[in-house]
Amino acid sequence: MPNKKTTDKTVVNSVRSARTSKAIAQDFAEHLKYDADADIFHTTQEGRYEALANTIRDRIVHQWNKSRKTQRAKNAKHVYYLSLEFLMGRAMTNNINNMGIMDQVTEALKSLGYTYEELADVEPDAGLGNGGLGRLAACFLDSMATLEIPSYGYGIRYNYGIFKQLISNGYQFEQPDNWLRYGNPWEIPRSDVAYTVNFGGKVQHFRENGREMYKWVDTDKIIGMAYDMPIIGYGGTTVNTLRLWSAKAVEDFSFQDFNEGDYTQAVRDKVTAENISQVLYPNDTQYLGKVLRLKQQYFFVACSLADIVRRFKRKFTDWKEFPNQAAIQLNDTHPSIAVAELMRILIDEEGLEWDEAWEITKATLGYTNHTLMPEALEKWPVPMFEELLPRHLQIIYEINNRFLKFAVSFFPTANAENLNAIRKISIIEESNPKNIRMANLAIVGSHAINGVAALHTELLKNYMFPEFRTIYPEKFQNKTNGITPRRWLLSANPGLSSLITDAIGPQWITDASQLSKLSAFATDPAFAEKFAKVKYENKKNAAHFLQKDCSIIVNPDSIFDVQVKRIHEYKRQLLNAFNIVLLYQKIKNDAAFASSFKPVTFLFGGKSAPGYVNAKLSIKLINSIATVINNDPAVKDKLRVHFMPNYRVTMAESVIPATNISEQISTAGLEASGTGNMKFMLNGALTIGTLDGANVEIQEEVGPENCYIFGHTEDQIAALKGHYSPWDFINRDDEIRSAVELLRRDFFNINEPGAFDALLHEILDCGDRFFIFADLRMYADRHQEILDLYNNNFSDFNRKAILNVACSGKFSSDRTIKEYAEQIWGAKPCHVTLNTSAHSVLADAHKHAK
Ligand code: 26W
Repeated sequence: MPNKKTTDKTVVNSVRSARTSKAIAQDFAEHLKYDADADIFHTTQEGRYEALANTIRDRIVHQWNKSRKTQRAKNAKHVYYLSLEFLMGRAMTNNINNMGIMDQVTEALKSLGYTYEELADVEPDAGLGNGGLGRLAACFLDSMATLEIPSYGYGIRYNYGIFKQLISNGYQFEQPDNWLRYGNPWEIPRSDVAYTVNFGGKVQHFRENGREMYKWVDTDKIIGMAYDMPIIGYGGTTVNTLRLWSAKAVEDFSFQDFNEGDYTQAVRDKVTAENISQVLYPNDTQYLGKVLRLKQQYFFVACSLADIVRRFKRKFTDWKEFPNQAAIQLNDTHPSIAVAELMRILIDEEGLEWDEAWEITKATLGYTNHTLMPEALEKWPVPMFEELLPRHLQIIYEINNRFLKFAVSFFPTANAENLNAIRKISIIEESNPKNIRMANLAIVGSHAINGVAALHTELLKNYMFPEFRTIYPEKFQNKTNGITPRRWLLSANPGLSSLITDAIGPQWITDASQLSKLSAFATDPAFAEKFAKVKYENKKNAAHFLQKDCSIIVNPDSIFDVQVKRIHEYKRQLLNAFNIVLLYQKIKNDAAFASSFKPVTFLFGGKSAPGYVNAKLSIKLINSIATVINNDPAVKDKLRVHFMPNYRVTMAESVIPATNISEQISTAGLEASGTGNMKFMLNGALTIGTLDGANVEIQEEVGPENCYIFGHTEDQIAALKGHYSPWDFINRDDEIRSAVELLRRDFFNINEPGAFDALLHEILDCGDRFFIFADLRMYADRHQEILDLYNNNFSDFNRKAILNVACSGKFSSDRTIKEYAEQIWGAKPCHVTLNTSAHSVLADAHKHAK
């Protein structure tokens, strides 16, 4: 044993764990020198970022270890969040804030002549997601760790995340996002945590001890290796894990091919195998039946379930315990092959009978639906499935047979309606070729299915899956989405955070319902003034960010009106764009209106799926309108329009705190929830929006006078369907008619005549699928109301903004996660004590020495 006195001393003063600024500075300097063999006076900014990240990571490791040990020692039930997307953004600021050492870090860097911001700015976003669904997964991880719920996020370590968006001549171009180019200091490769994943092959059927047995043989094999990222709960006690799988070839290359002289073929097999984790599919809402995507899904589900089962078997032998130890949540249908894979493991590998395996599977799995768009529903052609996953196909057929036998009792009479109902709920679609409907598989194989906002859940029950609701009324639940206040207020908006903390104390950080105490300050002039000042400072900061990031110059004295989200027809960026054209015309044509008009900056941001023609054309149209308006001397001091290229988490963190007006204007009934709407509200923007998704609940919380709702409701839209023509609305409104004329006459694209013909044709002549013109007048009027309020009665606008912050508590993902934990997962917090006492790494090493 080492000398006790020395070890204790070593530890208390360990530069790798102590939280004083002095220790942090020392550790940073050592990393700078020893990790990169660098002369510390001649390092690069990248080198310094990495050294700082490693310094922070040193302070995480102990608690990470301890969390795992505590959670296992207590046999705590674990939550496993399976998601093909985790849109994490940057890690550093969040990690430092959640550990509570920002002051010390800033101080340490200052003592060495650096600023924290310049180093933080080096980190690339971890953009392993498309939009709402991926960012929700990231917010959930933060809340689960903060609430001390033992949990793992499981996903894919894509080498390329969501593409980088470039705008050239107004058009979107995509560039690969090589986010791992300089390595990732936040991940730990676990070469010892690796599983073999099988594809292809065939199924052998035999009898053993009177039992039917199936064996999946002659398969192609790929290895999935784990990379772990720490997820630090606020306060730094519980550190959970995001475990991402990377595909590795079983052999680097085939020796046989190599010996036969075909070196290229030998290497090609390795490359094909490793393709699985190369790239994130950049589609949301549009499902594409690509083999590689199905391979990704099975690959990460197989690795994750193998890992979960291994963890379980280390301590338990009775499979009945499995649902008491594991809750597995399926983030949309992307991981829904888990239903068949868990059945395969339990029956083929663990030898359980079907009925027992089925009860365990259902009790363990939960499924969250995130979209009502029919084109997003995943279906896999049976022939593709058969080739890739023959045993799973058998299992799915068996699940379906048993399910349909059970389901007919709910639709007993053999009339057309009932036959149709049975056809709809079947997991197999009787098309040619047949398809496997993954949502149906997920619903049948889970004990809970949930929508992500109250309205969405109602629509799921009544329109998407009414037959399933008849069969399983008890399975359907609502879990309104949320966002983490740590990233979206504490870290992104430090000015507002300290103002709030000064007013009501810091409890809001982990109990967002406390924000309601701010209501009392809405009419306090001193507080209101400070609140307005913070917003103004945030606008200056955002202006600075935009200038640096994409050379966009914005005026912080103008109103910031922002629509940032994926570009999609249903989200109606074009409704916003058409209203801007209305404003432009009015300023040009109406001198009185023009003279009283105060400056507004319209900001758009978001990526279009690379193959989504109309969404891409919307980007071009917004840019064309922007170019004309921003260069027209008659309006350019009043109206400014910008499309911010490459919208991402880091841009959101800068722009959202600076926003006055939040655009949430989807066609009612189509946005499942929205979470951007919540981020803006939390940062004191006023919402202009339709009664869609979580907007409904936002209005409920803040009151209709503080939330600008407009437009047709979901049932009014439904009633319009079939006999709606945009011209009914265009012809009766002179301003709208002349705006349409302007667009049709290529006013915004004189250099590219006809550029928008196809887009305009679809809207004007093919029925305006997303009801833009049905809502445009109501939208324009409501929008003007907000501008008038801002310009004529700023203190009232400001009061409403404060009330929005005060009423946003419901939209903390802590609330959402508590509901999942109690009502779906049956998971409880497991407290991990914070290590403050002396701890000896050397003593540990001796203890484990062989
Ligand atoms: C198969 C292609 C594909 C890929 C992703 C289809 C659908 C998706 C996602 C389900 C799309 C998505 O991100 N949905 C969003 O989920 C958010 C979190 O629940 C909601 O807030 C958004 O309203 C919803 O559009």
